[in-house]
Amino acid sequence: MKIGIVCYPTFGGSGVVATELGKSLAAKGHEIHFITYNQPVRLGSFRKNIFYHEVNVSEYPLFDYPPYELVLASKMVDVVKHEKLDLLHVHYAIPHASAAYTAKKILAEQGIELPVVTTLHGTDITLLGRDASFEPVISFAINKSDAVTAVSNSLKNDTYKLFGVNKDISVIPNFVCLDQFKLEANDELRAAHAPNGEKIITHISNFRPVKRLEDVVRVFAEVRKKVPAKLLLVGDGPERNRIEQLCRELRTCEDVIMLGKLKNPVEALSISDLFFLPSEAESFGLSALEAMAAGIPVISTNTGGLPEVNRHGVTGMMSDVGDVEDMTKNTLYLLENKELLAKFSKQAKERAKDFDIHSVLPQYEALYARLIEKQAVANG
Ligand code: GMT
Repeated sequence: MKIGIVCYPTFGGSGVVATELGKSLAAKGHEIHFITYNQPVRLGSFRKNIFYHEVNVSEYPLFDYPPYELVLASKMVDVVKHEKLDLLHVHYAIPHASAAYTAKKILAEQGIELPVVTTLHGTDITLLGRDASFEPVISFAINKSDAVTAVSNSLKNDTYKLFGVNKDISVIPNFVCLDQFKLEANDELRAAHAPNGEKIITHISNFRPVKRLEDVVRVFAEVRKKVPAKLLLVGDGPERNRIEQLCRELRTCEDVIMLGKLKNPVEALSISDLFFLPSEAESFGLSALEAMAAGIPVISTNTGGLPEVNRHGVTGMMSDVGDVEDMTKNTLYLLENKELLAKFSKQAKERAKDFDIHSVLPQYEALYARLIEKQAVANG
């Protein structure tokens, strides 16, 4: 199949999922065309069956706001026509699904019909969904897609709750390429960050308010009073300054290591004992799944799709949003019991196998094949 993939090429989970999906499809012999404004962060080196089409919005004095969605739609039309694509798979409703609808209509005028799949990732629904100004466009774009998938049952339910959506939504969960997480213990790296054998707790995110980094630091400050520990913060974003300030207030700076945006979290995970994800909302929690794949138990909230990934008392522990005391208790419960931590680590790794790319990829392939076949029948 020849598939066009449209996504945000950044560090966010939706971009990571779209990129890993494209890479795995290409490895299976499908021809994959990424249509984005930058090389996707996780794309890595150039590989067989993968093509990249950059969306360039030129500066023009008349535009206070660059018309990205229109340029993207034009690019989709161009790539579909010239690369003879069979299907477009867009990740994130705004503006990708609405731009895909525009492209689809332009192509239909030229006698080219092709199906569009939209995958909903979370923030497009749970955060933007609360902004009434986006509602009509999001509902329309979802309803006009030929197929819609959501990354968890929780996100599917939220979509029906928040939008006027009458479309069937299939749940295809996020996945992990387990082979990428088979790392040997790196004692040298571990000793560099935790020279006195401290426990290492890691958090990875885009440092947006929804991630509640303040809770990460507050729990860590409490835990550190009982167990010598280091906190690795991977990522960057709007909360960074506030968090640095909080670390100064709580006098934890010397034990908090800011690693910035890492293209791949595997090395940080390879030296971690525990992963924190105390988010306010999380449609799935890809970073938690990646931690589990690396054998790192997860201390998270029980919001959104997190209970569909993390298992309380098995792969980690969950608390209500904002319950710093409970998260502290859970963290100590695991860190203070070596055997228990090792047991949870094993169970987390085992659970991650349920989300192995090799079992999720066929679900996307079957969906594409069904839509392409339906289109062929409709085309006569
Ligand atoms: O919040 C983020 O981490 C970024 C955001 C995105 O759109 O890339 O992540 C969303 O999509 C991920 C991939 O499907 C999910 O794993 C995240 O849970 C989801 N984020 C939220 O729902 C807040």
